[in-house]
Amino acid sequence: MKIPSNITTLIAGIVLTLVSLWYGQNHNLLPEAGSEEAPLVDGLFNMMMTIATGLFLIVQGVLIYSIIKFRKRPGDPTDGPPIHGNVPLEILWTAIPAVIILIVGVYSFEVYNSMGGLDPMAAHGTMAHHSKMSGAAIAATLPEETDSPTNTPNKQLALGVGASPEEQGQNPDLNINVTGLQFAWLFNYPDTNVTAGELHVPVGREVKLNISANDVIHSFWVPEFRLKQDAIPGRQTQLRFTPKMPGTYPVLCAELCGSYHGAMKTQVIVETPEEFDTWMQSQIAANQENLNQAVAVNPANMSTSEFLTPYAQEMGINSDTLHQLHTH
Ligand SMILES: [Cu+2]
Repeated sequence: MKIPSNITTLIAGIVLTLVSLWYGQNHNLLPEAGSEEAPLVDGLFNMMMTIATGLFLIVQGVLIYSIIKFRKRPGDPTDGPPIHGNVPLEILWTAIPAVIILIVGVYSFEVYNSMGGLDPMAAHGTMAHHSKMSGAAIAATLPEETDSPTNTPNKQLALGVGASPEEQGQNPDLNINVTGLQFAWLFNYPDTNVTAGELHVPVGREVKLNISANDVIHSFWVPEFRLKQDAIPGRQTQLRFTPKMPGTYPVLCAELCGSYHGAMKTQVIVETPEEFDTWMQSQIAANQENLNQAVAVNPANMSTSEFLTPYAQEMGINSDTLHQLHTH
């Protein structure tokens, strides 16, 4: 008995759809989702992966089927039938991609909008709200606002991901200034004036990164947060997000910025608010200590061994050597 070909096509179509839908959700290509914004991006990625899997299977399936079905049989010297032009087919294979692209376009627009990426003026709104914040925060934002008047128009054209439409006009829980330079990231917490080489953020709190660069264009990227933003010299960009899972994730530079670009990485440590406070206090204490040392001791008044003792350990010098230096 011969199975009608339209039933075969129907079954193949159902199988293909099911396989594509399954693979779109189970590709395991993305790292874990570490921010509240990440599932939005993942939804878009999974949909594109579903479509791509379907297209791949159709194209490869038809190719393999044709190679077997229409192969040259032994003893058959004839040419295949000359086929050219098929208007309905051409309309179909133009219309289907057009519809797919339209859907993906509208969907990605919607994702970017819900993440807060589409409304640059929203960032201007939050700038105005700074004036209602604590004195420390005002003091912290003052230098940027006064050091160059040419900076002001740039702030109205904020680039990056700002407040989501629901959070419009609300201040983030934490502001952090991020500076990209060849070849490192620096994180400054304006409220406490702590500067660190690693980014510490409390879980579940909304963070706003004010990103800039000292030399060339860099790009701040945390794959687990699904966020990436250029750091541009002379211009501020921003990323606003809420980390949702405690853990340590890589921070990478995603813009070729020079010979050691590949080594321009650090990490973001998402911790509980209590751990974050403990870390912040230890940083403040360390700053205080450095400051006291700098004020109390003038190296010119120190003996050689006094001056060298703090470095002796890391230089591999023992106390005997130091004592000899002192006596000479
Ligand atoms: Cu870089």
